[in-house]
Amino acid sequence: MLGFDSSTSKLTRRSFLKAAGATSLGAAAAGSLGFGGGALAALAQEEAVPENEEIVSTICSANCFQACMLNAHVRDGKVVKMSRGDYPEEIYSGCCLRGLSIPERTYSDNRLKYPLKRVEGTERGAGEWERISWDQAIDEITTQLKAIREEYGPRAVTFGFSSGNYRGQEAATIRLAFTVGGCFLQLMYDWAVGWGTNRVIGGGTFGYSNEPKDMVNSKYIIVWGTNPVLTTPQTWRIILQAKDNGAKLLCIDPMRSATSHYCDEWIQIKQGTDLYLALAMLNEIVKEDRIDVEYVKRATTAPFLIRQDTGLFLRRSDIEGGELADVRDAVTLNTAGSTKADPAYVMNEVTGEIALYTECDTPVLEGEFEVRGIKVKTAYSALKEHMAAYTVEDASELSGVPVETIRELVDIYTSDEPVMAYTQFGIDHYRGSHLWGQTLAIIAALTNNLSRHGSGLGGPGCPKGALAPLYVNPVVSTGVSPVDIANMDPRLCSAAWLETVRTGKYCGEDYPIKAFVGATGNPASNYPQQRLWLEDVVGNLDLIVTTDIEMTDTARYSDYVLPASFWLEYPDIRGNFSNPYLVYGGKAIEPLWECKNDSEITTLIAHGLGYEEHYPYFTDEEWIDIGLDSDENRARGIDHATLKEKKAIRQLGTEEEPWMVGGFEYDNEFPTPSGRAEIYCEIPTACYEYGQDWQSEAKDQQFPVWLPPFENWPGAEIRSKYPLGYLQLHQRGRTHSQWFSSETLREIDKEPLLHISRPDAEARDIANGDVVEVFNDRGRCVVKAVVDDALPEALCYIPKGWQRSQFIEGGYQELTANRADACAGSYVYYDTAVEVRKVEE
Ligand SMILES: Nc1nc2c(c(=O)[nH]1)N[C@H]1C(S)=C(S)[C@@H](COP(=O)(O)OP(=O)(O)OC[C@H]3O[C@@H](n4cnc5c(=O)[nH]c(N)nc54)[C@H](O)[C@@H]3O)O[C@H]1N2
Ligand SMILES: Nc1nc2c(c(=O)[nH]1)N[C@H]1C(S)=C(S)[C@@H](COP(=O)(O)OP(=O)(O)OC[C@H]3O[C@@H](n4cnc5c(=O)[nH]c(N)nc54)[C@H](O)[C@@H]3O)O[C@H]1N2
Ligand code: SF4
Ligand SMILES: [Mo]
Repeated sequence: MLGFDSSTSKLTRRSFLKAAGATSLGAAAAGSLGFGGGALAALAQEEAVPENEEIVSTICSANCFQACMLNAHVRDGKVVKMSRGDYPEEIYSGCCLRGLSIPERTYSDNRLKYPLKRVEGTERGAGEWERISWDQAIDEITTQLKAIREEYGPRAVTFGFSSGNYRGQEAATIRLAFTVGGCFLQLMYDWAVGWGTNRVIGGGTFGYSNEPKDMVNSKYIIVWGTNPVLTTPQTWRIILQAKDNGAKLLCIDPMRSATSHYCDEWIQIKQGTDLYLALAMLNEIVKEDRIDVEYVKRATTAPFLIRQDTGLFLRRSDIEGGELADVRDAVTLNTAGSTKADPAYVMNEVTGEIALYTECDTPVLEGEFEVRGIKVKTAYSALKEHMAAYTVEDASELSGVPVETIRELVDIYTSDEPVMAYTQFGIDHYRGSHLWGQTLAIIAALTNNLSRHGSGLGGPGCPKGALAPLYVNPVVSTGVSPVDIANMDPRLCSAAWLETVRTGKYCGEDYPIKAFVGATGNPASNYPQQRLWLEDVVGNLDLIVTTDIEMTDTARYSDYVLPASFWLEYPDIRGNFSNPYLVYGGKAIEPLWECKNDSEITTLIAHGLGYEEHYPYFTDEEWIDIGLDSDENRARGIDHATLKEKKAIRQLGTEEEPWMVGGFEYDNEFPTPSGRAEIYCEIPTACYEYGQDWQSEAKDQQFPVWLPPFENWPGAEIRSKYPLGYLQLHQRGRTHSQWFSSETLREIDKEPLLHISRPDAEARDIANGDVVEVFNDRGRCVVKAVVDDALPEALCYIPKGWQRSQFIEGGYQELTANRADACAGSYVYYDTAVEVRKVEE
């Protein structure tokens, strides 16, 4: 029997250094970097490269978007340390302590080393494991899966994957699901702001920014709802370069975040009110026409005529009839360029007649007209009318941001200098955040802050980041036809899945879910409202199988745990969000213990289920060939051998001309139905459909509207019962739950702590180090408190990623709610209210 206790990893600092083969601590060198002594200092140490050392170029694969190239230093078949690798461009090269501590994780005692089976007769989560052979594991797992599929059909098995390894292998689980058939979980982590920007500038829910290095050309960078000092440290270096070049940095955040200290101005905002602030800014801009008229006429839909009877654009087919007689055919196509199939009309200033937007350079921007008996209005006029309700005075009262500061933000946007709004997911995690994205994208479009250098709406960045789609469809990527693709259900939304497990129903249909097979994710820890996982999933499923590197919350509550090879143990490739490169990650060491990589494990499962023919085994090298096999790559000269030799190849833009949204990639168009920035969304829809009523909200969202958060904004009723807003901020020492057991990183961040403001602590008689209970109707946890003067009254947080065993009781994720905005696709993690009380000891 094996027992795991991740709260106190048995690896001491000494044994880590020994395992990693480091020799001396070099305290002087490390001290000069400000790390003090200890294992952290060892990470920062520089030494001459000994002769017997081989350096393998690789890439960090955690989901922090930064994708640092790293060098693995190998001696006698062991990785002894990591060092920063080099992109072809210095500006993208960097690393952090997590990357440097990869050897510790690689050799950690918390690594899963052998297939494990829950000891029969013990409860899930009891932590008692039996080591078994791979043969036994695969045989037992597939026998049970077969029986479940026979009795309930393929839908009874759910496959899950997430962001654990942002390289090609991550797609193995997707390929397995597509091949054998089953449900596949659509994650709802961070697509909300992007869903709003997508309504305006297209590009999908994750591709709404210019290439990050273009920020060095910015004159104003508004860091809005993100804490890049901790969460995107490499992109943050670029922002600091912009500052050196004279850019003014502003930070809009309810708390005095690590980032706010580096900015020229910190604009403190009340939690959950950013949407109102943005709406008022937009009103202020259009009210006085402080827009770039020439750009707006050419690059946006502002001059398009909206029919007052249908709310749709007046189109060619309305006047001429023709194939697309029902205008909705064109609209609902809703794919890039589809409006061109049936173009909208504008009013031609020169002729006084309507003209197709594709043929008119002199459209009227404002006005109401009657065309062949149909009343129409320009989108810009309609926007102006709609926005008038959102005054700066109301916005100021709600958000706490002074009127003059709101005006200053408007002045910045209308200053003629390029403005970048750099955001990530601090706002994304609230109800209504897609409308904030929609508003900011409209502001950027009207002020020409999308298509020129230094401008834009920041975020994850380059759209070639995810490699998974390359492997998603095995027909395309492997040439092998999956037999059960008809049984594949790719859109089972995670927000509804937990209920589906309990009720057996999804969108009114039968879904008798009986098994969960997951890899590269830690859903028990990262899904909201953790008790639902512990009760609905753990309590109802017949089989839970998890493939991971470590004994996580999810693995701990599983029946079988399969040990995955870690990133240095096989070659792979990665596309990036924070830079435009495709990178080769070399193999530095042989797989440790009995670990196998995800593609091999999924192959074993597929074969055990009888799909040998449809799921052929591919070697790591073949897998890379498949991932790179596309006409686009061929056209760019990207193939396996070249990538291996060059280590990193640009996928978008050039060193001289960085990639820009609405720029090079799309032939000077936006990837929207009209090819323009769409300030009016003809038919607003939901990002995902999972049985929720999204229509009643979407119908009012052609232009952005105020939609208050569920729990965290000044007017929320629940705050009389649970008066504190509760965040779970992403921390320097972990990427989500990865590195949770790292002893080295726990030197800076030892244990979970509740950060609470001084007034809230005093009101509850809480002092530093006191043990407190954080609770609401959904759950609770018990932790030590720290009084944190960075926080305003009524806001508290516990850093994200700690596992349940690291809490005194409960877990930080019990408090969040299993819900999302009806239209946007993100869980509303930060839209959570709690109360805190001191625990008497
Ligand atoms: N309360 C709260 N919860 C949140 C958020 C929040 O702000 N607040 N943020 C959400 C967001 S934005 C995100 S993106 C999610 C992230 O949620 P996840 O994607 O689940 O993130 P990780 O915790 O990094 O889990 C990845 C797992 O993959 C494992 N892994 C790493 N490499 C490999 C590999 O090669 N093979 C296999 N099989 N496993 C591997 C890691 O050990 C780790 O356990 O969390 C969400 N959860
Ligand atoms: N070190 C580290 N880096 C990471 C990750 C990690 O776990 N660890 N995760 C990665 C992933 S997948 C993601 S999604 C990103 C997340 O990256 P970020 O979005 O930068 O991270 P968060 O910790 O969610 O916090 C963002 C900021 O939003 C602020 N905020 C909260 N509520 C509001 C509000 O109502 N209005 C405003 N204006 N601000 C608000 C918080 O105070 C905080 O300063 O980080 C990525 N990078
Ligand atoms: S965790 Fe992120 S910032 Fe740190 S080395 Fe890895 S990719 Fe770079
Ligand atoms: Mo995320």
